[in-house]
Amino acid sequence: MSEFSTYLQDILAPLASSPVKEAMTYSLMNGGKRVRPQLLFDALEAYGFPVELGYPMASAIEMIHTYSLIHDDLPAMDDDDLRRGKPSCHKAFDEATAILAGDGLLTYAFQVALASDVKDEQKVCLIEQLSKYAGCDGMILGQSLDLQAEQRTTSTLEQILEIDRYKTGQLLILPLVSAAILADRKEDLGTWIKIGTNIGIQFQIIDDILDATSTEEEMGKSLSDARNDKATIVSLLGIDQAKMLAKQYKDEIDRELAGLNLKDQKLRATIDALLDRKK
Ligand code: GRG
Repeated sequence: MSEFSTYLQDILAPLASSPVKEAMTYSLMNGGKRVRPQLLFDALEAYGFPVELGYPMASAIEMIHTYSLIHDDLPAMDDDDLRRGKPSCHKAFDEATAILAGDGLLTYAFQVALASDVKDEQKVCLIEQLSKYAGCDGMILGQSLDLQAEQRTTSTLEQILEIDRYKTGQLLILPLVSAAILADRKEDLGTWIKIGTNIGIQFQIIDDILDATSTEEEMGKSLSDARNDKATIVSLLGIDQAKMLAKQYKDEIDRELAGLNLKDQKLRATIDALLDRKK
């Protein structure tokens, strides 16, 4: 990961100096867990390819993830002051600069993805997936469903799962789908979509449990679910049942992974670690 961190830093270096570039660098290099790049690298290695082949696409996904966090923290959204253990982008800079930093990361991501060292038709496919999973039928739809849920007094488990499938799941499917495209294994896309969807829900359940049981210091981010009276799987089912549900998703992921017959088991270990994570 430290080599990938240097790669990420170098990507931003050629951009013109400006407060927006500073804010983009601040948020991107601010100690995220890099879960999405790790999933992409592990899936790529499982196909027998070097992780470096995935650097441009992993960077693009991490940039889009970071933009979503910057915008999600804004006063018009969750209004959170702490992210990745530091003041959120709009607190460290100002609101207008944070909006532009998010916009900058989103748009630059597409240029960065084009540096992938694969055939042109694979690049076209990667760009299409980047737009699809991050966009209005993907992560942005999830955020929109989340905003609509805030207007309701109650949400059903199915409604919450649908929000999680989009808001969290889409950017966790994307690295796996990207690895299959980079490895020229489009026939595996359906299985990766199922695995990524289940990872997304499992990831969000753990996030909700940590939101309810950890401190902001431990998590390095504002814990605003209770403050915002947000309906989550934990608020609906309680912690014990939520843990059981996460385990069911984990078992399903294991079954799907077994069907792929991957040589390298690093991906399995990464997914296990997501279930046991503390932040
Ligand atoms: C398009 C504005 C906009 C938002 C999209 C992704 C998102 C919706 C909002 C971000 C907040 C949120 C609760 C997202 C759900 C996914 C999630 C738990 C993100 C945090 O991901 P981690 O834990 O973060 O991988 P780090 O900081 O480690 O990268």
